Amino acid sequence: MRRSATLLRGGRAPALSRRTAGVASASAPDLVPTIDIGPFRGGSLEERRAVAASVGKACREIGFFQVVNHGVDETTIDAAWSASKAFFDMPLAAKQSVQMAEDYPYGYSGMEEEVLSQTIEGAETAGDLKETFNICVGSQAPAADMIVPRWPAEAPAGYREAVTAYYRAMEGLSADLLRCFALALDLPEEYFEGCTDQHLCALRMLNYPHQTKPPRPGQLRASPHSDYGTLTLLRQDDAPGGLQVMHREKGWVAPAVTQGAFVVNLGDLMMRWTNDRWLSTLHQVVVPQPGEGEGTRPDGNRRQSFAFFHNLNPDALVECIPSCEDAGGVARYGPVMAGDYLMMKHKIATTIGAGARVEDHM
Ligand SMILES: O=C(O)CCC(=O)C(=O)O
Repeated sequence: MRRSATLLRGGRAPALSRRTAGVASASAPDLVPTIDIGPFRGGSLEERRAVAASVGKACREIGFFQVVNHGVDETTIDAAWSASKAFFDMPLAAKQSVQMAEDYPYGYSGMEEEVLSQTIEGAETAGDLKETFNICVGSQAPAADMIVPRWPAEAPAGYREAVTAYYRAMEGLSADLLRCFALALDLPEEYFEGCTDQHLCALRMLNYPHQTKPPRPGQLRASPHSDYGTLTLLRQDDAPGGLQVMHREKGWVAPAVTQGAFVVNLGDLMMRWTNDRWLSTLHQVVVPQPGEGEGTRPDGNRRQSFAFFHNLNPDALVECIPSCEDAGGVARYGPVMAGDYLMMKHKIATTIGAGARVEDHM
């Protein structure tokens, strides 16, 4: 089954000016800055403000940055990373024991079953060269009606525990970053806390298998899209065929893969919330060049990544933050309920292939 973008993850309908084609990529670490958030986690108000200023600048200029000194234990990351890798090495039938479906937007999605760019272009392109397993574990005190997470019937030993521990670590890092975001927006640090206690954050574990065959025309590992929640935390491999980010002037740029860092990017709801002051930016994962990684890496050009999509409580009202209003108190978007927005995106994702247009839903 070919799907487009799915619930609780990327896929926005940006203005066409945010689209590009054939733009040369560049390695531009300065355009996607690496920020040491250690002083935010343990520092004085002055130190926290200094970190928040750097974060705010990145959010205004490109909507992407990397964080180091984030406090997430490498053993937690490694355990989930190897468990996920072992899961993707299992036979297809085992991976398909929990399938992504219309009424269950998580679970397993196979090679070429998703086309992320469909939600921004409305065009039929070749399927993305990746497989994913998605899980929404929920908060420590989830709402009674939250969809119960479905774990694979068969999985490597310790899979559920390792993935849950990673999910909780990402939940904690997101909470730190949301406090930092609040400071950067001249708000009380706890501003976002009231709308995250029953969050629907989703962890997407991705596997981009070693490719030997050339891709079909236009085919990518993950086609261009933006995410649509509050923020995304990405852990990535330094493998051939990696992440590229759309810079407004420079075109596609490749953030350096910084050892131990998480890439952070904003989603569409954060862009709405901040009245477009902050950016939800297109990104993609390109295919490796012929022969790249062969003979030099044990896994060839195989790539692995984890994307943690931070989503609010479904009943959280997202409306222009007062400090972000345009002159005269003008907001560019009306209020929207986070869960409704999510469902709207789901509708786009599931009907667009049947001829619906993104604009019909915005
Ligand atoms: O694998 C990556 O580096 C990015 C994945 C991504 O953007 C997504 O799944 O939304």
